[in-house]
Amino acid sequence: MKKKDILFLKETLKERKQIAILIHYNPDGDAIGAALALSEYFTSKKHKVAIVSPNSFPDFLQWMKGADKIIIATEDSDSATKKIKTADLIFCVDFNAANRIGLLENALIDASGIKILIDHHVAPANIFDIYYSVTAVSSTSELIYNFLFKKLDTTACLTKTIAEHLYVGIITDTNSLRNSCNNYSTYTIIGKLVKTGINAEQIQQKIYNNYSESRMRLLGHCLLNRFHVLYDYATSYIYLTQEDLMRFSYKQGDTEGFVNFGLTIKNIDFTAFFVERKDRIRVSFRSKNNFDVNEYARKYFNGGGHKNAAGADSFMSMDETLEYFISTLKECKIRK
Ligand SMILES: [Mn+2]
Repeated sequence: MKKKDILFLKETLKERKQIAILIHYNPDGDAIGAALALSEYFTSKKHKVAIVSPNSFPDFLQWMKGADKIIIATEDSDSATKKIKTADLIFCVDFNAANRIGLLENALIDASGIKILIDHHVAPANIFDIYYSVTAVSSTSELIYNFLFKKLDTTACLTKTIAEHLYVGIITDTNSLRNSCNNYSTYTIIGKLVKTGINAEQIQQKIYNNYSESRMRLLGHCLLNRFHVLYDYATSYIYLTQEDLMRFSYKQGDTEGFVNFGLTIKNIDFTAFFVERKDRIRVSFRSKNNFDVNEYARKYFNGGGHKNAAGADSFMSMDETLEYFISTLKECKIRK
């Protein structure tokens, strides 16, 4: 982030502003945590803040303080677009391209407020006014910590509520510090968060030990009947059809983390998880070692993300998508 941008924001925020915080479609713990932390801080500085999400978010995040005030565009599209239209400042967190916010895409592009990107995905789109885009961090929540307490307001107080939000973001985006966990600074920040007195153990319980029975049955079905291993390509994949989801009374967030199981097998470096949605197949890619799934997702699926975690949409049928996926593997050197 440029020095002049920080100075500009400091100056601008001296007056009371209308702030919209925008997060991506199917928001995860990092998006929600980062947005709530920003909102908590700006609200404490007397700004008028609204968090806008394109659609609803999983049950295991509903307990978070302020989560009930998030405006969900699929439920109230008028207020969602109005908040974006009338905002002086629009913070876009945990995504970097307009196609990640579903129906709010045009509202963002047409908005006259200053658009500030805070994000850790590669290759941000050229639609923002201010960029704080760093890929070598665990999560957007880590960037929010740096933004608030190291750049914008070095005397700001790290409250327990903000610490709780950022802790959720870092933990969920790193699969409890299993991924993106080689940076010393991530642990330093976590130490500071825990020092505020948050109950980290209880937060982990709320996130990871709070599933429904049907979600566990769906996982069982996935691993037994929908999981394929292609040893020749060091690849595995899981797919779920609409029928599967209905059979196990799928609720949003239920498949969170399923993709990671594909990588837990020895000598498997690449895994994909395909879920049939109403109008598309949502695909998640994960890798270990050197295989770059961001590059892969961009090249073959018009998607993107990070080196070891990326996503994309396919507009073919499930059968066609899987067939295409397998055909691409022949061209890729997954295990060098
Ligand atoms: Mn993230």
